Amino acid sequence: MRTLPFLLLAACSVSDPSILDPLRGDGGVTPGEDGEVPMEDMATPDDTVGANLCNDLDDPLSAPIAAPREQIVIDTRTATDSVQLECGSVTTPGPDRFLALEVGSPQEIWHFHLIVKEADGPVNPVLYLLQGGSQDRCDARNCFQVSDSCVESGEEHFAFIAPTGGTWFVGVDSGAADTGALFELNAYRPVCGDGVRDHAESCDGEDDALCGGAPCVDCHCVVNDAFPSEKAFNDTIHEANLLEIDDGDLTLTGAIGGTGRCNFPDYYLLEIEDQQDLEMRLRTGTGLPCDADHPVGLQLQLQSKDGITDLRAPQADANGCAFILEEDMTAGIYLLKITHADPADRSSIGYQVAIDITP
Ligand SMILES: [Ca+2]
Ligand SMILES: [Ca+2]
Ligand SMILES: [Ca+2]
Ligand SMILES: [Ca+2]
Repeated sequence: MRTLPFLLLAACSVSDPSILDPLRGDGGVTPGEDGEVPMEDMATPDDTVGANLCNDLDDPLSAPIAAPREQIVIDTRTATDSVQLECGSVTTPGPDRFLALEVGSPQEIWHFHLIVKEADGPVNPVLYLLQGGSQDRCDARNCFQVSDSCVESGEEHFAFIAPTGGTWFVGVDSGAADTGALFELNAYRPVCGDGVRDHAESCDGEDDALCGGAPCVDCHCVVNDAFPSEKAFNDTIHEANLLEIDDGDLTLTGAIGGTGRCNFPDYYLLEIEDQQDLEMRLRTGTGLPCDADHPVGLQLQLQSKDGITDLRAPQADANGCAFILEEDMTAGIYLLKITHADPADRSSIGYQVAIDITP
């Protein structure tokens, strides 16, 4: 296999910690909002409902994904480049193929994992999800989610908590022009509460061993004063660690990058009560405050708990040190996403985050 065969095998194992997960696109757009053209006004190359509307309609990949399905073979070496994605800064000049995804009801949880089996060159896979909308159309402008954390033949994957039922389109694409690959796509549906740790699930049940001794709560490993280190693998929203913040403060410890071809983020969930203020400050991996002499090349992003909405643009001080400062917050569960400040940076960066919550 590709890079890091051990780690990548681990990613697909139920019994081993799963690694290298994704990632919501930062540039996700909901049609009809943010000045985008409403769905019904969008031009589309074809109105036919089904798979592969974005390219070859005669392709045999016609059966929509409606249930967990593994080892779906997708060969883009014979496909054309029909989609230039409009999803943040991600570019997809390579050949692409699509599968329809039928989501039965809102809040369904899916996990998609793309593996490169054979490639003629450094394919730089890009895995994404297009929202079909009311017309069930496959349209590149309806980018909802994207995983492009890896270069060469690194494996992309992401968790998807569906905001609505209906038809979606899973795109298998490439960041390298004229470079396709033989891919294997796996579509998982982790089920929390069945006592079995599924693929793309950090833990399930009472077995604290899966969380390094920390509690498992609602299939999330807890990070607290007693267990302040991140619990790998927490690089998808569904695998986020749960921050348990007693007495209003916690300093968590983690690291991202350094795995070669991929730089997946770290995710954490935290609960805020009504009108509380939240402050997060970066420190180096050894606990020094981030400043001009001790830079920490990371970005902090606070999102809605499903990873769909960024609360605001990322903030940083004059030294480039990322921080989060929110006052009088609305009660709820929030998601903290930590990424490299430079998306192309794949180096290992250790960090601490000092978190203060005040009434
Ligand atoms: Ca493409
Ligand atoms: Ca990629
Ligand atoms: Ca489970
Ligand atoms: Ca990490």
